[in-house]
Amino acid sequence: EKRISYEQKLDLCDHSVAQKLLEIAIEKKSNLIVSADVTTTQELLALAEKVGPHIVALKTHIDILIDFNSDQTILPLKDLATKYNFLLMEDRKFADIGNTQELQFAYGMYKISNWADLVTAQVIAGYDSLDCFRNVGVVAILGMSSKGTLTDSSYREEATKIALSHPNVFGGVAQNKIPNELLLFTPGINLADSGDGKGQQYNTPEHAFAQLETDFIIVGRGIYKSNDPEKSALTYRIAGWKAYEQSL
Ligand code: UP6
Repeated sequence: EKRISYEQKLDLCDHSVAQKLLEIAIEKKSNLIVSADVTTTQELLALAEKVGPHIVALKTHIDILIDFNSDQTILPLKDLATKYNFLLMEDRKFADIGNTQELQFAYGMYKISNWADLVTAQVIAGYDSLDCFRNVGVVAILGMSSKGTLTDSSYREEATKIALSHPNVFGGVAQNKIPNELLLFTPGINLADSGDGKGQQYNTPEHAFAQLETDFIIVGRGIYKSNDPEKSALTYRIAGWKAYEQSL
């Protein structure tokens, strides 16, 4: 059994953010998302500049920056996203009741709703908790990559039902196959290591496409910790695209 192509997914996934990601993937021949888990604005912008040509989205944990400033962090980041044609994915993993998430999404110092194209959210608080994510795409956390995660098969099944039925959700983060109507995002990808000694478990791009039929691989330390992040991004981009083509 063969996976379906990004072109076929364009017909199946009608959320505007899903459409954009798929169009970028096809245009750039890339399914790579870089996880920019760096702690200063300077590092974040330097990394975005280097990997920008190779990615469909840059994934942020905006709350780990020690010097966040909307004008100095977000404005130049948005310029780079436009220049290199990638989306901004804030990996906030919201996990609260709808009212609180609504506040976390739009208020505080980060004002995520002003700049993120897509956000991640747990579905632990139920279907209605996701109603607040208007004008953004939601990627639901269905299963996690870490050792001992509580996302067992019955949790994943129920979480997937919410993801499929909620109009704000267009994708899922998981380490297993999910229905074709959702885009699959797979973190825990590294060509050199099998783990980080802190619970993270790694697989190869080949595994993610051949076994999970993923749509996008998410790579953090494999790229930003390497001696040459631009070259590493290209390596993962080529590996990811080759694995995708071989799975067709
Ligand atoms: N992430 C995972 N596993 C999950 C969900 N999210 O690793 O199940 C995120 C982490 C980190 C990135 O929060 O930002 O993906 C992985 O980084 P790494 O490649 O450096 O391990």
